[in-house]
Amino acid sequence: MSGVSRFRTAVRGAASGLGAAAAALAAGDLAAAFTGPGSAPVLAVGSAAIDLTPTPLKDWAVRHFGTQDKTVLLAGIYATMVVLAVLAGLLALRSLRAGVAVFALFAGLGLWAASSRDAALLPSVVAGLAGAALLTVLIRAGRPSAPDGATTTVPGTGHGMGDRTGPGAGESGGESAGHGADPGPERGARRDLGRRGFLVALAATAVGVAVVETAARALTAARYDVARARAALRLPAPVRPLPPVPASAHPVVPGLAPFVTPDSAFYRVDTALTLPQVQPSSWTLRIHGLVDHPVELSFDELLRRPLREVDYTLSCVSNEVGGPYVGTARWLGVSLADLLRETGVRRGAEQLIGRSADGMTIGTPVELVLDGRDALLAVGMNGEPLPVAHGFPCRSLVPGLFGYTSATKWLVDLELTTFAGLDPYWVRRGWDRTGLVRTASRIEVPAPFARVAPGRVTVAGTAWATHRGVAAVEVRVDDGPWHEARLATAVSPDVWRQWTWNWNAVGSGPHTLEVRATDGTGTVQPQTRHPPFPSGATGWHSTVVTVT
Ligand SMILES: Nc1nc2c(c(=O)[nH]1)N[C@H]1C(S)=C(S)[C@@H](COP(=O)(O)O)O[C@H]1N2
Ligand SMILES: [Mo]
Repeated sequence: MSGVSRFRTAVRGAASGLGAAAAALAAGDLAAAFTGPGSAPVLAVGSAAIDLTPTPLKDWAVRHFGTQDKTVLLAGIYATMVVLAVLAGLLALRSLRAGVAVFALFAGLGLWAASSRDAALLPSVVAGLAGAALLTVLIRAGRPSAPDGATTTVPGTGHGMGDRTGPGAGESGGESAGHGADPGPERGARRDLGRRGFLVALAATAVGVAVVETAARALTAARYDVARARAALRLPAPVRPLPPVPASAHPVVPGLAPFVTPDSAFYRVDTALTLPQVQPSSWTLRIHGLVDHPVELSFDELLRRPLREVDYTLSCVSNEVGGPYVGTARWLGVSLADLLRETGVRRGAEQLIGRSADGMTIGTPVELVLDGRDALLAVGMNGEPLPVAHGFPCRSLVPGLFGYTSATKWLVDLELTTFAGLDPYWVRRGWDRTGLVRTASRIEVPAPFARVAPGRVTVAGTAWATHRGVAAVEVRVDDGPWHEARLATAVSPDVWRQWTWNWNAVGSGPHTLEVRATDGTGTVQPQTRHPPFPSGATGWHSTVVTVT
């Protein structure tokens, strides 16, 4: 076979593999439109990959890709699929069975991943069958058939591949030269037919994939998209509305973070590849385990309880010193402690496990939930129903604890148990069981590497020691003496506190500004730098600015 024809055959094989893989994915998506979006094979595999990723690698991914880590993961999965699909197509040229086996492997991986998250298995089966079927059709369509329809092996290819020389052989002269008995023109016609047949089959596959995928998306949106339910939801007013955040809580300094973080700018950290779509109409919250009266509440029943407003700064244990995974919102919700007391928490209940619609488990020490802090089952955020990304329709919040031990999004189940009873998701991965928020402070103004004129420079930032409160913030320049920063009004110990300090900048060149906070118990933020794992980062934030 000539180089050109070999190349064309390979392209045909690759296209067959890719076409079959696209068909597999579309068919899987269509099945998942009935069994739930998380059961679509790629998402199931991605979710399983997230669960299996060792903590150091996850840390690295979060550091390098931030909130884009999921996009990067999905891109990686698709790229791997493209490579495998091409391989399957090339294999299928030699042996259809081997190509089909690759799709069986695909399906097997999907099945394993789906079962690891208790997702439906059907989409992976459907995807595997569709892939195998389309591979068979495309590979067969690409073979030249004798007029009677039988598959021929063109003499001269000699590889027993059940293959034909491509049209390229003709172009390179072998055919038009008309070697004696070789029925050149007839073969050429058959070849053209074979090529046309293949292109028709490939085009039909592409159209079919587009139609099926479009239908799958429309169906998924119609069946699972909660945007409409969220838009239609009217939350009752709080029993005692909080006064607005006083203007004096936020120094007017350009570049300083807003005191209340807009929902659209609020950090998002979770393991959900696609946002769980939880309909309020079918939502229930089960409270069970070590309680006297297990209950199951509907969303309406939850909203009939007195609603309270709580200003609260939520932060992530994975936040680096000076990092962005922290935000403040005015939350609306139901007292979690009141609800638990009504169910009759039994002696011996040490751990409250929150379970989410997407299978997350988050464990909170019961003692902390019941010690009088404003633990909340939140349904509203900054005057609106919870955004889907932040746990619609209901999430928990327990002031003083990092999100991973307190803030279950898409919450559907609360279980009272012992610490020995269950290791929640993050504890199984080595993170601290309690997750108390560490005292943190951040310089936001001037921006890192800013150039400032000598003289008075406003230095400003934000500090938090959630639930203990911020009692003091100090700033120093180039390891000099510490200066007390001016603290803005404290709204509550459960929210961050902003601060300013006037620096008389002298000496042109680079200078290092450093900040540290003291919490409400009088403990100064430790200097020792420690990474987030396993119980939150420590160390002082610093920034370098240049005086011109
Ligand atoms: N269902 C679910 N809830 C979750 C998580 C998650 O992965 N899944 N992540 C937790 C973590 S680690 C944090 S820091 C907070 C983040 O909440 P946010 O995304 O609304 O800022 O949610 C918590 N709740
Ligand atoms: Mo987190």
